[in-house]
Amino acid sequence: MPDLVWCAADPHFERGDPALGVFHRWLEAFDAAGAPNLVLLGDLFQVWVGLPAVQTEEQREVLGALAGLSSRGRKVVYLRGNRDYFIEEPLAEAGVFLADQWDLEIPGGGVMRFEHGDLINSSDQQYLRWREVSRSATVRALFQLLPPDRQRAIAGRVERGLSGTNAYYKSYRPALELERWARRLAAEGVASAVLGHFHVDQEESAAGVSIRFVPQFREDGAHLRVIGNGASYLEHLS
Ligand SMILES: [Mn+2]
Repeated sequence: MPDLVWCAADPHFERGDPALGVFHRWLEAFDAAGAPNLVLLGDLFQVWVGLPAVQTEEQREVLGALAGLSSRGRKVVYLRGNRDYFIEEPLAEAGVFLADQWDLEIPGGGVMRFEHGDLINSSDQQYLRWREVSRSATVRALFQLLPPDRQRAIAGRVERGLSGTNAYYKSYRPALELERWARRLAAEGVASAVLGHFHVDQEESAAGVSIRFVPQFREDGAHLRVIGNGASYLEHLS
């Protein structure tokens, strides 16, 4: 059975990151393999501020590759992560569908939900407010009033502040909130879910919903492939 989806999560690419080359090879492999859907589960870069003055050459190159795929009729989906800011316009220009969640109807296998995962912890109201406010049109407008080098300096500071927290993600699991979230999905008729953000290679079931956690895409090119019946398997780039 052919692959329905190729899916990668949380590379957190930094400047000059050797895993970036692996990612470009992975996109070429996806192109050659012919699967219809490419799903990026967010946090592609250490921080991604999609404004003209701040976006890096490496981010533009990735956008170029994604634009190529979408222009050849492939569905490219990007699920917003907690490190993604103001990426709406550049992704739209590249023909990439951007959302907080995306549902895929699996023929005979029910609905599969894809999302980054940082919105699951509904108990953290402060974080959820920050997520919304920091991405608001007001903050965007204020940010863009600053001179370009100020904008880049702030983005760099955010990037440094966010790096080196991998251990935190690996140990972080809001079990109660995850259960509550899964119950909501079940009520919406969602059969299975695919998540990034937690940086673990794991499968579990909550409220009857099977949840697949996708580990970080790094130098080994680890990614998830979903086949036509909704089954999935972890694959590496050879
Ligand atoms: Mn994340």
